[in-house]
Amino acid sequence: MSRISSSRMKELLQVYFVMGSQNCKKSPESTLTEALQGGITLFQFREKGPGSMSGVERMELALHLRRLCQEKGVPFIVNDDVDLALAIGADGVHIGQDDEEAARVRERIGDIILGVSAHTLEEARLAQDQGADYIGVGPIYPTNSKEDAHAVQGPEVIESMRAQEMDIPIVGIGGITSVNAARVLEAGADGVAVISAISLAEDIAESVKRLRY
Ligand code: TZP
Ligand code: MG
Repeated sequence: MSRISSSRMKELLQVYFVMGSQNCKKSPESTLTEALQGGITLFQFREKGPGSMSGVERMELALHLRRLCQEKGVPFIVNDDVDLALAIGADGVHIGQDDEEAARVRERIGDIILGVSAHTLEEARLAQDQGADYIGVGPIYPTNSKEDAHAVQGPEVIESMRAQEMDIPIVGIGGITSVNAARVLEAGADGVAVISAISLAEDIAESVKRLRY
């Protein structure tokens, strides 16, 4: 296997659904099934924070959601937990600045997808140098889905990264909806990463379609 190409990564980032059971009104399985029907291009299992599962229950949920993604050919990314990602043969891992260093994670995971959260140009450059395939930048807008979120950055943070010749695939995250997604793409993002605009939607498949450009 070799590392994913930048152009393929950019395609996959278009509508990136991030979710754990704690984010869902319905079951996580039916939430993901409907999101896949709507056309999400990438999925991240983020079972984390108040109300989330642990232990065997979490592992079984991961395996089930992974299978749903496989059936639709949508890559399955695991948030934070490199051991879980390796144990279930995930397609990638997403880590934050407080997790293990990106270079070390790259050594451990081989060529599967590595995403890193970056809030500044310096963090973005370091992530790129240490082997990230994409960076997640945010929160772009105010969010209710992450308790320890950094300060809101606005789409300008992506604009300034692009102005500094950062050409790594970038996905914006935080408070993104069908109303403001176009602005995030205009700023230079390759796609939008979304929790609540999909997981809490009345019509989940329709909410995904509205995020596609
Ligand atoms: N990282 C930065 S903001 C955020 C994460 C995981 C939460 C995004 O959730 P929502 O509901 O799309 O604002
Ligand atoms: Mg993390």
